[in-house]
Amino acid sequence: MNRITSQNIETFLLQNYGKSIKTASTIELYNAVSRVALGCVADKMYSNSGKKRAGYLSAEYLVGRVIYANLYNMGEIDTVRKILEEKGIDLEKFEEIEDLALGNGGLGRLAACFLDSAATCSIPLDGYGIRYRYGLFKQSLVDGFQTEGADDWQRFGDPWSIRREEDVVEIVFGDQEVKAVPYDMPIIGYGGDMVNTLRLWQSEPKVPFDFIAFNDEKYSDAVKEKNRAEDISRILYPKDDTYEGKKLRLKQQYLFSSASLQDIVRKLKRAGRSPKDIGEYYSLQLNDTHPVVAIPELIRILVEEEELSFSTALKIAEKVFAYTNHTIMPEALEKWDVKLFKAVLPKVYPYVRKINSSLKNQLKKLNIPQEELKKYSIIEDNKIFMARMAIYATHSINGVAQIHTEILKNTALPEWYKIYPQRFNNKTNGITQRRWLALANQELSSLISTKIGEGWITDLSQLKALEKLKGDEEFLHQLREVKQLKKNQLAAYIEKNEGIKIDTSFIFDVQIKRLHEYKRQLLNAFSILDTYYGIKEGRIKDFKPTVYIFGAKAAPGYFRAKGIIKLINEISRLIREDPVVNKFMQVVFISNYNVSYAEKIVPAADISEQISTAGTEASGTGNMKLMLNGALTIGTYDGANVEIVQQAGEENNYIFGARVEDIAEIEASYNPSALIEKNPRLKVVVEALIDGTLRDEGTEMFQELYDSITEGASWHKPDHYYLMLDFIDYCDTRLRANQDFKDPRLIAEKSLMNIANAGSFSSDRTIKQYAEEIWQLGNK
Ligand code: 26Q
Repeated sequence: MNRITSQNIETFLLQNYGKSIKTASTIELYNAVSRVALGCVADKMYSNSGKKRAGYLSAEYLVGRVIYANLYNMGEIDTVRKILEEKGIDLEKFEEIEDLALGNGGLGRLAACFLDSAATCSIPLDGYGIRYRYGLFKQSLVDGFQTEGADDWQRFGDPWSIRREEDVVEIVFGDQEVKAVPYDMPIIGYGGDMVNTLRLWQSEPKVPFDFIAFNDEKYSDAVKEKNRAEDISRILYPKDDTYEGKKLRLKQQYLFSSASLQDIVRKLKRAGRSPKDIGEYYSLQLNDTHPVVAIPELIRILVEEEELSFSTALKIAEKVFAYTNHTIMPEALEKWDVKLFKAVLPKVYPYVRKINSSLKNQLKKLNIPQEELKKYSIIEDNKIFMARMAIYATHSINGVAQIHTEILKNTALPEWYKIYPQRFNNKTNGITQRRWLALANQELSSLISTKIGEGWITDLSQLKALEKLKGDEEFLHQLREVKQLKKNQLAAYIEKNEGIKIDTSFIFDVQIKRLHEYKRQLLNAFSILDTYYGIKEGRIKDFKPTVYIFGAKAAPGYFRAKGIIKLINEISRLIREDPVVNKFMQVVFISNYNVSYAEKIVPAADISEQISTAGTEASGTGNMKLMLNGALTIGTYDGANVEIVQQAGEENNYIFGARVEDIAEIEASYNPSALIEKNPRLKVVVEALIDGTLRDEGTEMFQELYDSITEGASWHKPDHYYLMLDFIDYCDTRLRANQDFKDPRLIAEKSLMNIANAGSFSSDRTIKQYAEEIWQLGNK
């Protein structure tokens, strides 16, 4: 590998901007360092061992800031720091460069962690996705309300990408034809030995503009087709829950699915191989149902271009593809209108029908009774059920945490589990410790490394060796010092960014994740209100002062979620303006929560809030990041929380609330209003929504929240996520944790136990399991 030198950087700056390191702007410097670094690894991107590879098909990659992670993995971060320092420039300057946010939340961030881990573990994995012109919206808070702005991330260029004109492919829709142009980003493994690629497709017109129309001075007509083509990859849909049958969304899905397959087929041919052997050379992982249209598309290509029979092509698809499910929420499952699908993808639809017919035959052979056929049907009631196609036409379906996989098998998809038990498997999610510990928390990293060496950077299970330091007073003290330092840093950052001062002697209680009813930020808010009244009334004594930190984006059209943001900001105001209580409590809703913000909040957290209704959060990965950085979890028995406390010990965390089985049992007779009437503490916090205590400035948002708890709505029963059921247990558990914090040594010990047992939540472990158990890539 070539190394980065100040000479290379100077040369780039001179050639491109006529400047030097000293005179260049931050952006120019960023471009120079990035481009020079890219030059050091680019040759490795395009080397191919000829062995079997895997492809990760994902509509989202939530990468975050690229430069530090890349320089770190290349082993060049200190070199660059020094080069810049010599000219009086801080490496931290690059924090001005915005995140690459081509994803919504967990699913997109998981994809990014997997790429980092695969390259580090020498697993040949290519990422395929969409190069959205605008990533996830920027959030600002105006009077406590969320407002959205465009994320124009390419504004200053994109120095980490290489446009590959020679790999352009054509994409045919019912009503238009476009070019898909690939942009490649290097995925640099730790140590710099392996460099994989993330290939993102951009939609462009086949001809730049209509020359004749332009000549006739019909200017907008002249660029109409161009805009229509560019529309396809223009925006990332900011929803991460409810499915909406939008034509453009289907076009996005087909764009990257078809382009990626054409790319792979072309690569096989260039290597002198036959596309019918694709299963020998590639395994393709479908990240949720978003790329599932790749299944009929591959079959179409094999039948129409390689002249295979349909049944042979279907068998090949089954061998090549595997499907990961990330949610069991029924409203999130993708089902396309047949009419829309046919209009957008007329050449693909016949293959969906054939897959469905093949399924029907198969079910007949398996003696599935007539009345059960509907449950399986890929096409039913004029809808195409993408998850069903994904299960039928792949060899593997996995959930993302143990409890989630069990729910898939026994509750969500039992009919499929009955006929294909061997296809179901679990791959508990993970996170990359390079970004979430080594880079985000250098102080803790150094402390750990002085005790157990640096092996944990590529083998996180080595953290277990920290357990022996449980009784080591000095180490526990150092752990506390690091936490305090990270809290001070976060407080300074929040003051600079939000203009809000926080007391760093307070407990930092953190809930950071997308805003969703099932994640129950509203439960957290209610509990804060309860504590507020408890302190005022004298019911709660000796309360250890706490700052509640929230970070969350709500989908722009999700009215109720936006109401919760406003509510939290109102509670914040209520407490701030109360001179008695504001000595004990503070609520901060930070704006524009994203990967980079998470990298500052996670190391500073004392308490990690993971309070989803049992059975709703497939896994969660923020829970793992916080654990790894020594936060104690207050959580329900849901998603990966279950495995976290299995590893770290329930006694070192705070588990509360109804379990999946409890909820199943009471579901039919659940009556939140009765609970509210019975318990005055519930009543007070719920009534605060509508009795004038809190103000929503005439938007009716709070009334709507109130109704959601007490009355429900046409599509929801009252209190659909069981806030009232878990409320008292949650408040009590929080108070118990609060009292434990009076003993800092005890907390440090619990914190240590969490760090020491976070080893199995490395995405290195996860991706190796995919490689060995699903893709059959073996060890290397
Ligand atoms: C679907 C159709 C139309 C538009 C958007 C979407 C869409 C987009 C994103 C649907 C879902 C998503 C994202 C889902 C997601 O992030 N799920 C999370 O995945 C994590 C990684 O496995 C888990 O840890 C979380 O529990 C799960 O919520």
